[in-house]
Amino acid sequence: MSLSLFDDPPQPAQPPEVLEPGAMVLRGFALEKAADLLQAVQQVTTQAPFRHLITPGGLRMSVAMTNCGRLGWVSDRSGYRYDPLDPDSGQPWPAMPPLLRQLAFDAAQAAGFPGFAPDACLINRYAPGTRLSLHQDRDEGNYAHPIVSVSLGIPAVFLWGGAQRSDKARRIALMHGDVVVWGGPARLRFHGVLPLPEAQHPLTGAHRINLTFRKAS
Ligand code: MD3
Ligand code: FE
Repeated sequence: MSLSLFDDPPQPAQPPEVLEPGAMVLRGFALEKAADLLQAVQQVTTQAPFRHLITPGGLRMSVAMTNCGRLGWVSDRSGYRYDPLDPDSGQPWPAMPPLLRQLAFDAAQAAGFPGFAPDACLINRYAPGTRLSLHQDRDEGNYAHPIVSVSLGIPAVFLWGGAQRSDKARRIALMHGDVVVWGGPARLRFHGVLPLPEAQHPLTGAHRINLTFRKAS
């Protein structure tokens, strides 16, 4: 047993924070597994490197993305879709590492959504200055399934809006190891991420990595 400055000390489990019915933040839920999750992400990105997708409107997204699992979320001039093939390689996306699948299952269960079996994991990489403008996630076949999101690395401010784009958005700080679960009435809320400030994290350098687990089909 050795103590590393880079390991977060064990934390007592924190009670879930309910944002609204169907949406809850599990602070630190992924903390103990963070280093292993990032190692698994690195395995994925050797097969399917991060890339900046183009929106249907022709803009380059500032978030860099890749995927693992049976389906991957992609965007290009023709629109948004879930695709079984990585358009850059023509190959299937890397399999979802069991550690990632299990974490998503456990977090969904802790939030009151037992039996979550995601078939898609979108991996988003943010650098300082990267943002994600307000949007809804509407490319999945069945909105009855929740979405599980895992934040790793440098902190971000998440925008939590309403049912309309113009609804006032709340700001929620998301830190390394935090997990958020959205389902039920919260599933189609507008949401986004403010531009990231400069920061460093011992495990990710100047990056935030967000894993978003979905049942896409
Ligand atoms: C709320 N990603 O990839 S994860 C996305 O931090 C996305 O990278 C953000 O929004 C990120 O689409 C936020 C949190 C999240 C994901 C899906 C949601 C929040 C959600 C779906 C419905 C409501
Ligand atoms: Fe989203």
